[in-house]
Amino acid sequence: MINNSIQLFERAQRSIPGGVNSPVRAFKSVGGTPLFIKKAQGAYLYDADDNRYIDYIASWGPMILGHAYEPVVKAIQEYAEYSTSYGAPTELEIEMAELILSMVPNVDMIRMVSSGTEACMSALRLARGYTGRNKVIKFEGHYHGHADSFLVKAGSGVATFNIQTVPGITAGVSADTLVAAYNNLEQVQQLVAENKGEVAAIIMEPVAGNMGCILPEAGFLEGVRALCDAEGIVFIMDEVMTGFRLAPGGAQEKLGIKADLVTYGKVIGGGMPVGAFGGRRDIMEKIAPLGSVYQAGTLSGNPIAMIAGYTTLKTLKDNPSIYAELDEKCNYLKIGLNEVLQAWGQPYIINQLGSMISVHFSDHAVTDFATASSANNARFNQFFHAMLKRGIYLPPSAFEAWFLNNALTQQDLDETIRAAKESLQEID
Ligand code: KE4
Repeated sequence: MINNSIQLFERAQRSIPGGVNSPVRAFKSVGGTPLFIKKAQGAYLYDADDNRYIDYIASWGPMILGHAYEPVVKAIQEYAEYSTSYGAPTELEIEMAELILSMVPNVDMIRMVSSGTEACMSALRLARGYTGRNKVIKFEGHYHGHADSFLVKAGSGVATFNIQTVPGITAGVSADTLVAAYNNLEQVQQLVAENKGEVAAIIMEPVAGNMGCILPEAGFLEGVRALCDAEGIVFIMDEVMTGFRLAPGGAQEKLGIKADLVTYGKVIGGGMPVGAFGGRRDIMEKIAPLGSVYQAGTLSGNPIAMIAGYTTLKTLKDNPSIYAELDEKCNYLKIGLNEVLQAWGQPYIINQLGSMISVHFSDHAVTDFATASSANNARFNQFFHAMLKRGIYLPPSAFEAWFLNNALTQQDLDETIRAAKESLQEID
């Protein structure tokens, strides 16, 4: 029974476009009424009708420690009494920067912003300012937020809603955005050769999470790294999803590949609006006020957001066993899902790395946007609703990754696997 969500959704649509403040929340691709959530605790969400759900979105990544993690809540409560923003530098921002630099490889300096979009947008402007070049290479199905340059063949909601060209993105902007298929090194090499000396940056999700979870194939990241070195191109790793999730040092640590610039979001704010970009000192020194690549933000480094992020990252740094626990839980889930999907007997693929996982109803490997798109995503939509009905809250799109939080118990995982077994019997 979701009567209150139905009423709230009707009311929301009268004052908010589509009734949501971010499109992917609208259940548009899976159909039905989005659940209005009124609170969450640990691994559980509670909707406006007090239904409980085991959460596999974790706010699209940030809630890695689970919802309402007590040290984070208490820190926010304490700092709120010191006022919520000053618009002036604080010691807390230095401590946050020093903590991040102690956790991630190859980042000499870092600038805080308020979203992953801002982080990626700023990193691209910086790469252009540093190289004096205009073009950027991105990958089809990768999502780097909603800055104009990135809304060309993007993933996440853009893929979910199959928006081929986003109105409002000018031809001039699109002309500077070149797109290759993920895991296709030849295509990248060809684009670089065709645009010799014009490519400022190659930006990618080192592990893609915006077309389901898709891993880099052997040699791909190494190939892009070598190409960037040979051509003086800035390698930007968008770690908004993977940062502090796959390992303390994110994908750079997990996969052993160094970027020149890295963007962060989600986990870095512990649920509060925080993004960041950082990397090589010789590049970062071009950022104002040190350099002339201008970038700014009223609430960048906001004290409440900083203390939430700092407390989250410090917990992860001081308790590295959390990563082993998350990996173990995700492997357990993967084994259980494999068993029930195998018994069900129809084609499927499970992609997973660390605590990121996705199920694709596909008879072929899912290695890029084309193979993610040609999966039976209508079947995913049925599976989504069958699981939701059983109290399991998956991302409402086949073009998203599931994110585990460390509050999940073995009982929750067993309940999820059982729900999957029942759900598969229900879908055709
Ligand atoms: P935000 O501006 O939404 O904080 O971050 C943009 C972004 C950048 N890079 C990557 C790899 C991302 O995944 C994101 C945001 N991810 C989506 C979920 N796929 C956020 C959810 C939403 O749009 O509401």
